[in-house]
Amino acid sequence: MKDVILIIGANGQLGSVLTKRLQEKYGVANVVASDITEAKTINGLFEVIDATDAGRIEYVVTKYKITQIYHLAAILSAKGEANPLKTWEINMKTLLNVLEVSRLNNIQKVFYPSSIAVFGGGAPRINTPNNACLDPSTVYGISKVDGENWAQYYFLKYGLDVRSIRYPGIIGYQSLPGGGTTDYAVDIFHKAVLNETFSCFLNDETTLPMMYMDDAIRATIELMDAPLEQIKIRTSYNIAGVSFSPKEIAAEILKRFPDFKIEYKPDFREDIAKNWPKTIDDSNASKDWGWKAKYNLSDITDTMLNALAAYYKPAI
Ligand code: AKB
Repeated sequence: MKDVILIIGANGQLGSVLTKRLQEKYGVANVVASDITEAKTINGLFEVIDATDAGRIEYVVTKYKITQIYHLAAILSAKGEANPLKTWEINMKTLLNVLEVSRLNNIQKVFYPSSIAVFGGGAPRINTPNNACLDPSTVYGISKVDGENWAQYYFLKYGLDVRSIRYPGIIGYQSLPGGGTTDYAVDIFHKAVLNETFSCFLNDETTLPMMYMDDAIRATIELMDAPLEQIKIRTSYNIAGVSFSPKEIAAEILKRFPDFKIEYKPDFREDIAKNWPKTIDDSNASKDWGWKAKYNLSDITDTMLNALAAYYKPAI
């Protein structure tokens, strides 16, 4: 049977780039992108789906004979705190709809993104292991912990092949993040290229795990391509990229843009970040399906500044 992919949340930071990559891999005719609003940057097949509506998901699954679903839609850590109950409702309802539609329609594989937000004060912050205590401080983190357990439940009870990664902050030039605590690490590059002072909502020394977009996309595809028997963790896999603080990323930018200016105005997002890991132990992902990140902070800085300078060139 040929693979036909549905991406839910394709307009988002990861979704928009992942959709293009999956179109390259499976062919444009075999990838259906979807989101709650019309396509932003996606060319190819697109359907508007409000994933709180299981009937609408099922309609699209049947229409295109979908075999794999990537469920990326969620309200992230910082935005979620403005309306915890709505965040819980959306994050959980959309996931349960995807799992149930997948079970009923014999979907072969489901991808569910989790996050470093599953960790809280009870986990070691250095080299946080895969099986550390999960006591998140945000509603987004709580929804991801429960989501991971639902993913495992559907695998154990129904044999649904759900696979998951705990993403760190993702840094890419192609798309903007929205509503996350790690968003500053994308925004800072835009401000540097535009010659604007960057106002940072974290303290200068708050270190968080991050990852370059290409690594995040590659991790997703490698996990989904791995033979079934190699997937030993059915909640979610830790993956590590690079860890740095705002001070360290600013220092890298200053090496290339000596006039760059940053000021620190920590807000509620600092309280979220200080409960998250600084560095991640991803030895399970390395052992089980060969995960290894490629990009370090210097590579990320070069790539981001070059790509954004080209993007903004007419405006500068
Ligand atoms: C966020 O900051 O909320 C996300 C995440 C780490 O899951 N980028």
